Amino acid sequence: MKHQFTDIESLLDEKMEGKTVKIRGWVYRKRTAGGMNFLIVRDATDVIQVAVKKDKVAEKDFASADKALIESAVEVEGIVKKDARAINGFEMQAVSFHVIHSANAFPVAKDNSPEFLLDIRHLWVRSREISAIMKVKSTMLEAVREHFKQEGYFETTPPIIVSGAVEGGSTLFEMNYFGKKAYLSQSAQLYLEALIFSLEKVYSITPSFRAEKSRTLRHLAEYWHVEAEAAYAELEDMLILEEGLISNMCQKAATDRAKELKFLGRDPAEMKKIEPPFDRIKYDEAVELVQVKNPAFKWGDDLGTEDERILTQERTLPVFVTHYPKHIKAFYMKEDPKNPKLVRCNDCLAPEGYGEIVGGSQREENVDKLIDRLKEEGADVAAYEWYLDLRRYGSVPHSGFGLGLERIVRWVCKLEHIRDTIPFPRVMNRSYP
Ligand code: NSS
Repeated sequence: MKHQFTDIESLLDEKMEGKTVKIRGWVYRKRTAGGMNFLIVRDATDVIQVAVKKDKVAEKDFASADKALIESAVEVEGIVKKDARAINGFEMQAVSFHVIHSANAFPVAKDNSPEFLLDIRHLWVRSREISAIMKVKSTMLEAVREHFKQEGYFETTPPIIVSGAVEGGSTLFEMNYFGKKAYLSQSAQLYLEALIFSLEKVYSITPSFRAEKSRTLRHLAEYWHVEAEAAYAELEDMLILEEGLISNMCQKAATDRAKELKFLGRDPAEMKKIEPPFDRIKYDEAVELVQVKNPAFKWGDDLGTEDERILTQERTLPVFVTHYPKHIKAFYMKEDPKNPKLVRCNDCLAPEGYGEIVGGSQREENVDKLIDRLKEEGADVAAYEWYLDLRRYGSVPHSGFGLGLERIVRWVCKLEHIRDTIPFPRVMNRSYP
C-alpha cells in the first residue's frame, strides 16, 4: 500500500513551503487562542505545530481539534508554512483534522517526580527525551554490527540460562530450572570462549543480569552486553578492537543522530573527535593519579566510581587502564608473565567523569592455574568442568571483552542516570511496568 502520509521531519524544510500534505501522529502539546487551536503533533521522526482555524476547516473538524486531549491519535491534512515563532520553525495550517483515538486525560505533567515517571514508564517512553535516546542507541547498535562485520567476526547466540557465575557469585540471579538451580547469565564470555574453537572470532549482543543490591547512577539489574572473543588475540589486540569499536559507535551517532544528540545537550562535534588511539595507563600509574585527589586510596584497592571520576574528569577521550592486581579481578584473567601479582586485563573508562564502559582481558590458558583461582574464589570447580575442557583440547592464547551498551549510551547522550538509556529499566526496587 502506498504510504499517503508524510514524515514530520521532512516537512521541516524550505522546499516544503506551500505544499499540502497529510501527517499522522499524536498530540504532544496544545494551546487555544481566540478561535484557533495550536497543537504540537509528533510522529516517530519529529514534531510540528498544527494551526486549526475555525474558518479553514469543517465545523466538525474544528470541534474535534477543540476537544482533542494530549496523546490523542490524529490525522491532519494541511499546508506547510515557514513560521519563526513555531517550534522547529514551521507550521502546518490544517484543512482537515481527524481524531483516530481520543485520549483520556494524560497523567504526565510538568512537575512529576522521577518515581512517578518510572511508574508510568509505558507512557513516558513517548517523551521526546526517551525517544531521542532510543534512536541514538539503535544507531549505536547498528555501528556495533557494522564494525564486527568489517573485522571478520561472527555474531553468535549464547545462552541466557546458565549453570555458573562468571563475574562472582554475589550478583547472580538464581532461578528454579525444572527443580534444579540455574542462573541468569552475567556474561556470555565462557560460552564465547567455547565458540572461538570453531569460529575463531565471535561476538554477541545479549542481555546480562546482575543482582546489584545498591542503587547507583550506573548499575542496572538487566543490561545489554556487547561481548567479543578472539582466538590468538593478545591483550594489545583487544585494545585496538575496543577503541575502533567505541570510536565507530560515537562517529555513527554523531553523523546519523546529530539532531537527537543536540536535543539531549550533547554537541555531536565532541563525538566526532572520538578517534583512536586512546591513552593506555597501567593500574600502578592510575593509583598515583587517584592518590593526588583521594589520598586514602591504596595499591590493591579496586577503582570505585569516585576514583574513575578522578581519572577521567578532565579527559575528552576514553582511557584504558591495564594490568590490575590479580586479587581484585576475575578467575579467568591471564597472569602477567612479568609480574604474577598482576593480570593482563583492561578496563576502558569513558571521559568527562563517566568511567568504566568496557571490561576485558587475555584469558588464562593454564588449566591448573584456572583450577587454583576457582578454588581461591570458593567456586564449585565441578560446575566449570566443561570450561576447563576448553584448555584440554587445542587450547590457544585468546582474549575478549564486554562493553556495557547502556554505559556507553549514557556517556554519548550525556545523561546523569543510566536508567534513561533503557526503555524499561530494571533496578533493585523495580520490575514494573
Ligand atoms: O563485569 S564486566 O566488567 N566484565 C565481564 O562481564 C566480562 N566477562 C566480559 C567479557 O570479557 N566478555 O562487565 C563488562 C561491562 C562493564 O565494563 C560495564 O560496562 C557493563 O558490562 N556492566 C554493567 N552495565 C550496567 N549495569 C551493570 N550492573 C553492569 N555491570 C557491568
